[in-house]
Amino acid sequence: PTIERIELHRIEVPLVRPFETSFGRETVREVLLVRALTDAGEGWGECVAGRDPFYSGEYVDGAASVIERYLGPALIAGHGRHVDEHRRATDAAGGPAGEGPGSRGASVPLAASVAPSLAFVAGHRMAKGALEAAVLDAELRAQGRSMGAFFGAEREWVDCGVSVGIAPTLEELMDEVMGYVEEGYRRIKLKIKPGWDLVPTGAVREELGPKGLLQVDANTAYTADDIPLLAQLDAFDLLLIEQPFAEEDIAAHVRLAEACETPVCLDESIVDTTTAVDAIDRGATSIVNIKPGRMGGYLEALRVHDACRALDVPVWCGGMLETGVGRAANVALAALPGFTLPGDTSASARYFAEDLTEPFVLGDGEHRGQLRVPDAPGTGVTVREDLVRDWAAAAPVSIT
Ligand code: OSB
Ligand code: MG
Repeated sequence: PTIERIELHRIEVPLVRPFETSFGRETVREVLLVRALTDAGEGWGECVAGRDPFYSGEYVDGAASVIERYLGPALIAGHGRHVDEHRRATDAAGGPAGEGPGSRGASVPLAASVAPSLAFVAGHRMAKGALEAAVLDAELRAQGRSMGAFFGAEREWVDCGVSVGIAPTLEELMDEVMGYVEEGYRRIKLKIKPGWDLVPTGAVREELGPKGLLQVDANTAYTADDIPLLAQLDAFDLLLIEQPFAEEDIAAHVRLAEACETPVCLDESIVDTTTAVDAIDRGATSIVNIKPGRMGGYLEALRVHDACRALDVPVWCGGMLETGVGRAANVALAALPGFTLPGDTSASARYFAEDLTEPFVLGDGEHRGQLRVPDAPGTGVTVREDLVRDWAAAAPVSIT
């Protein structure tokens, strides 16, 4: 198999409401899309980097630049060699290199060759993950196989939660939360920051009643000095507290976990299987937020899922305000058995008036608050190329 061309498309998609976190406020989702054209067909991947380097060091311009200058040319020029090396390693080890025997990578040699081909570039996991996702989509489409089937999805529908931004007032927060509850969402996640934590969380707990699933996400806004304050969140019977401290500060998360009853869950800190297993071993995280982009792609996300499952650590699927392209693959991933908590896999309408693909819509009846796992080949959704053109924020780039 060969990768013949890579296209980068930058688009801007208006959000139905501003999304505010401890690190910033977005009114438009700027998205970098990757299209991989292979000799067997094409596929699309969504880069989850934001417009600004606030959630992580990666951002849209940086991702586009590193793909254009380093990653894209390396895939086009070097893929043959890496696929061959990968094949040899796979044959020798009885499974894909570094993945152990029986791993899923064996049936997608081209996608499995992407990470090894790009390992010479440090970091830039979101950029690498988008390339791998596009190649994986192309390869699975060519095989007539869905992402869910390839990943090992065990459910046809997944439970959905919703991530609720910091609101201008408590009244507006309550309106927004109650709207989502009426729509059927099975879990609420509140964004918190210093000055917007105990009061809104307590108010939402009161409104939801004792049975409503509730969790909070601080996106690194606190320091270890805030441990006594964060321990007071125990009063609200939360599913978890997500990433209160800096990405690098595993030790502070260990201290919080020792000081409170609420499970601590890492997001930003978990960049691969090694960091996940280490953070679990050290007692910094007892639940893991899996975001494939943050981990360099779906293949690494599968390995994190498998490692957490072996350790009996629950995982859930995070979100990065994805369009239908990224959402489709996330929903398929969330159907794996280790994903035992509702994900930030919300319906298209929670983000956009119009999605880039056919919209994801919450089910009714027994499927209230759930999204159906796509079962058509690849991501199972179709990119509306008219919208890619209409929403373009920059001229497309072609890498050959
Ligand atoms: O920390 O989970 C996060 C969005 C952008 C960046 C980081 C995060 C988020 C969300 C939104 O919480 C999740 C979603 O609905 O996609
Ligand atoms: Mg988070």
